[in-house]
Amino acid sequence: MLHLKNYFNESEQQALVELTRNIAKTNGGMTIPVMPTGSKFNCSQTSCGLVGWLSDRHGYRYSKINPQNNQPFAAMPAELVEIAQHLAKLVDEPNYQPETCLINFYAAERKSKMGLHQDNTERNLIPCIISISLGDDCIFSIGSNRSRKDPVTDITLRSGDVLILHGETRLAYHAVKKIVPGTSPLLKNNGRLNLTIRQVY
Ligand code: MD6
Ligand code: FE
Repeated sequence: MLHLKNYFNESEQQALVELTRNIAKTNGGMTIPVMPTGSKFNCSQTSCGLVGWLSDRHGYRYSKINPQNNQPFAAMPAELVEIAQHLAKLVDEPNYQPETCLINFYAAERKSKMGLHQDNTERNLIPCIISISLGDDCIFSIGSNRSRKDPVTDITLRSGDVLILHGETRLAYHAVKKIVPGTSPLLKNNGRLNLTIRQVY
């Protein structure tokens, strides 16, 4: 795991927020998906790139079509491709292909969190996942890649931080334990945005 604190400065963070707004607009907004269990996520989501990540009663999957508007997802902005390829080189993945970016928004007013999970919907589970945090601080728990019952370590992800799960940690269990409201001035109404860039195939 590689945690780069304050990797993006304030104006870069603002540019990333603007970029996600444009993606959401192109996609016809963000949605709060349901899990296969039928319960709702505690955040709203959308994606950009070749495919987008979807969750519904049938399970988790990647799709070329956004069910929100029956169109392809917004293209991955060139800036994001460049950022991802640069970051992937830092973990010795020079041939990284950023194919999708999942955007999660956690509203400040809700007690937003995300349960312990492994990211394993991708067809290729080798390439790293690059995560960018924007807005309020998040207490992020990370455990082992063997069992969800293994102990977790809590780290704080702050606005502008990058977290890369690669190698051994690519399939580590992780969770968003808590968002700490009002800890960043970046987003007008507080809350937290998280971008996770992935190579799927
Ligand atoms: C979040 N992130 O930070 C949720 N997954 O809001 C994730 O679930 C995640 O940060 C894979 C790799 C990095 C992550
Ligand atoms: Fe995840």
